[in-house]
This record gives sequence, C-alpha cells and structure tokens, in this order.
Amino acid sequence: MRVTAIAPSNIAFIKYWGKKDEILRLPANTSISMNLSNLNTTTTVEFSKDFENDSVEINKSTTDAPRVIKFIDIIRKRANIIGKVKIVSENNFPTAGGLASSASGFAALTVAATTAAGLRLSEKELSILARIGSGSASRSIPDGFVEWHEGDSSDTSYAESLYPADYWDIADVIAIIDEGKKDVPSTEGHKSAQSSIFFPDRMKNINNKIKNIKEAIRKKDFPQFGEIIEAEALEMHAVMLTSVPPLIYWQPATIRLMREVINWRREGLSVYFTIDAGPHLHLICQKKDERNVTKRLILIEEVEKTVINSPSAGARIITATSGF
Ligand code: 2P0
Repeated sequence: MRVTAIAPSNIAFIKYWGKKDEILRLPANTSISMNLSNLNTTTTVEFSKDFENDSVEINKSTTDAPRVIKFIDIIRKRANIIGKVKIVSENNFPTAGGLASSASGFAALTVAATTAAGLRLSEKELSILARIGSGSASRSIPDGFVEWHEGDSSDTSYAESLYPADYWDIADVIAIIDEGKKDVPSTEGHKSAQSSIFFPDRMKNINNKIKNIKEAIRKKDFPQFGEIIEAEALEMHAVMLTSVPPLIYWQPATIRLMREVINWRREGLSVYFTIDAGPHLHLICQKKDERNVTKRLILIEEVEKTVINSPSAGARIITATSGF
C-alpha cells in the first residue's frame, strides 16, 4: 500500500532540552507545545519486494538518510515485512534551519510508514514510535495543544492532546532571520545540556513551570501564559550559552527583535517571544493582534520572511492507495 501523511511542526512553550536516555530519546523533562498550521511535512511511503533498494527523497533530492532507514528498520521488524521502502518527503519550509523539520518529518513518516506496513497503532503508540525517530516528533502526533509526558520508560514517554486546535485563538508569527543551516544540530546540542551549571536548577523548577503553564492555558490567561513562555525560552538559552562547549544559536538580529517585542509590549501590544535551537523568533500573540505583529515585523530589515501559524491538528493520513 502507498500511504501519504501530513504532519505539522510544533513550537514548544516549555522546552525539551536534554535527555535522560539518548537511544530511547527519553527527555529530561515533560514539555508543552502547540502544533503549527503553516509548517508541515508531507510524506509518501510504500514498501515492496519489487524495489531493488531503499530510497529516500527529501525536498526533491535523493539522500542516504541513515537515521530514516534505521527508523524504517524498526517498523519493518515490528510489522514483520522484508520489502524495500520508497519514501518521498517534502517540507513546506527550509530543512534544519531551526524550524523543527525533524518534528514534522518523523511524525509524518511514522504515520505513513506504519500504515503502509500494515500496522494499526493507537495515537499513544504512534507518539512513542515518533519519539524514537525524533523527540519533538512525539508532540506532532496529537492535535492542538500538547503535553509530552517525560515518562521513565519507552512505554510511558508519549504525548497527548491537552486541548484541540480550536480551543484558543492564538497565533505564532515566525520571524525568519537567517535561512542558512544552523551550526549545531539539536540532537548534538541536547548532549551538552547537562554540562551547564544552570541545568540542575532548571530541573528543580520545571514541574512547577509545567503546572503554571497548564493553568494559564486552562484559564486562557494570555499575559500569564506569555510571561511563562518568554522566561522559559530565555532559560533554555541560558543553559545553551553556559554548556560546555557553549551553544550560541542567536544572531545579532535575534537580540534586536527580542528588544523590539519588549518595546511593543510597553506600547500596549500583547505579544511575547519564544526561540528554539536557531536564530528565529516565534512571536506569540492573540489572533486579533496577528496582523499588527506581522506589519511591524515586515518593517524590520533583518527579518527575511514571516510565517503566520494558528494551532493545528496533529499528524494524519491524506491518501492511501494500492501501489505507486
Ligand atoms: C523543543 N527543541 O522542545 C526543543 C526546543 C529545540 C529547542 O526538541 O535529538 O530535534 O531528534 O530528539 O527533537 C529539538 O530537538 O531532538 C527540540 P532529537 P529534536 O522543541
């Protein structure tokens, strides 16, 4: 069977940075995220004994993709199939530029490949499997606003939906600062998190933060929510900056924009930033302020592009047909 799936990327409000098990990708802490409507990956998978080799095409280029094939081997083993695989995948945004392509990529691959292999997995099982491909991909399986439980074993570390996509009208306006590939891929970056002097303090307070953000989301208290996410992004980057060796994902324009956001807030615009393992800023605002935020961003020279996102459903199948 040939199966096509689509999956969103997601933005973490409480971040996943550091792992307690690298092979299983068990995170050091629980994280909270929102799926993004305008950053997605569409992936088609087919297994066949007639294919001579495994083949992977990402964004129209053929690639070896050993991490993808290793993941497919887990699925082949579980489904007890021996056919070679053909994978065609496309992102609607730049790959590996700090825009979480591995989250949407592995989530779409998990759904398409397990279905094509004849497996029928629950959402929880899909999230666990996606996590083994890439940690943040576990959060792109369920809908809308999502919690990834850190767990203490593979079976207990999975994501589930807190609220559907239409629960809260907020937006993530991404300011893309530099579309070039980032220096240190996040899988490498994760390894150094524990070397930061601040990491133990972060862990001490993280469950409290999870509790507070869930409360802010439940109450739809936007300023309280915004303050938590901004402080959280700065805290994660404080860990990155103080890791050995240090990880500096920011560009000069990243800092300039952070200052702008704080100024705009002083002027009465309710907008907060968060930042992932890259230079881009995610400006989180209420839907009613999305145009105002975007208009301001376009005037800033260093902002190459903006991408407006609303909360989105999780990974899903688009088509399933018999054979290429
Ligand atoms: C997050 N990031 O919570 C954090 C914030 C980046 C900064 O999850 O090694 O690509 O594949 O499990 O999922 C990026 O880490 O790492 C990430 P792997 P992943 O969104």
